[in-house]
Amino acid sequence: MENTPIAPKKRIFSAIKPTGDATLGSYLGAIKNWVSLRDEYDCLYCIADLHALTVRNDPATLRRRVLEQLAIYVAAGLDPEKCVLYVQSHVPAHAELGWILDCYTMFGELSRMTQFKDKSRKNADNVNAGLFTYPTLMAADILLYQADLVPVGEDQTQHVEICRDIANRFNGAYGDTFTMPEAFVPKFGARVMSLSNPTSKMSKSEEDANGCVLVMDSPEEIMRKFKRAVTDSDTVASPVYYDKENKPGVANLLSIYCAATGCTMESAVAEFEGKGYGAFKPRVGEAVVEMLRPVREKANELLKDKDALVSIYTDGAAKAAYLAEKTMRKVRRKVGLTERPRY
Ligand code: AQP
Repeated sequence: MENTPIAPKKRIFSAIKPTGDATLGSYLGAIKNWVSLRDEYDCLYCIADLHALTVRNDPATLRRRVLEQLAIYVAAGLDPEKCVLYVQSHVPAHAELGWILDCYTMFGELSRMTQFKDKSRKNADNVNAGLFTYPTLMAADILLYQADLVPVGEDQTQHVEICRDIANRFNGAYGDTFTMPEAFVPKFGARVMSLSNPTSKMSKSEEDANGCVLVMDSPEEIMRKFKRAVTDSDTVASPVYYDKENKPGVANLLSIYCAATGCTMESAVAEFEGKGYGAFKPRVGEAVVEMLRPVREKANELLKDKDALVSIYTDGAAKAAYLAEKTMRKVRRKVGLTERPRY
């Protein structure tokens, strides 16, 4: 019998910036999905600390968050033997390619990015150039590794789109250099909304801490936040049904419930038929507590051995840098930079 050649695995890149403690939004929108893809793909998962510098951070807190985020990655099921787990600033090629791609990205394109508009409004006193060129650094992150797929929450699809535009422009000018990546968005949890303001995304930088559930929150804290979650004053016998437009709070809780339990929307709605918010909200809280419990416990365990975490990210940086350098050699040659001398 003839041997059928085994196709190489497709590659995934994704990242989270440690601007705050990891949230239920980033867990459901990104990490949980990453875990489901880890065996089928060749995966690189990054802690985007350079991206975090677009806002002001307390330096010690930022360093703590990097380690904690790594512990969460591993605890969630990203096996460092199978996935490349690393810190963005440990691979300088991200910044180098980011600069080169800045020169292939138009001012008008960057001005249209909704995240830039949102963040400039929120941080009116610090609208820095990094915030503006954030999408080119993100494009560099993805293109450096020739990623096929980028698992992200819905809010990030515009960034993957601009990355494709930049890659297209570059490939058009110099011939095939970059793989064209595609966004991969989960069915449930694609956009987890704030529990206190369900028309806004749940974010690390959210002002009202009650709206944002953290992966490392205690079960009591999670339950407290869900019990306070904003719903509406519907007085019908069965107020728990999916109507995103008119009942955004309830729709958000139902989506979280589906993402946490794996059930369908139909069965979730059927389960809460005839029940009020008093029964519904704690039940969603419990589902989230049970989903996050093993992650939090394992992450706390891993955080006791800092050297082991350092060794994971050191190994990850070496693997990532090797792949990144392969792309950079091509890019430098194509844009006309002279060959790097050895020094
Ligand atoms: N609420 C969310 N729902 C679904 N997905 C989400 N993601 C983040 N929040 C939600 C996804 O998680 C990944 C990490 O994103 P990031 O931290 O790099 O950027 P972000 O989307 O800007 O996250 P935040 O929490 O809103 O950060 P701040 O407040 O600092 O700006 C991405 O895949 C994202 O889609």
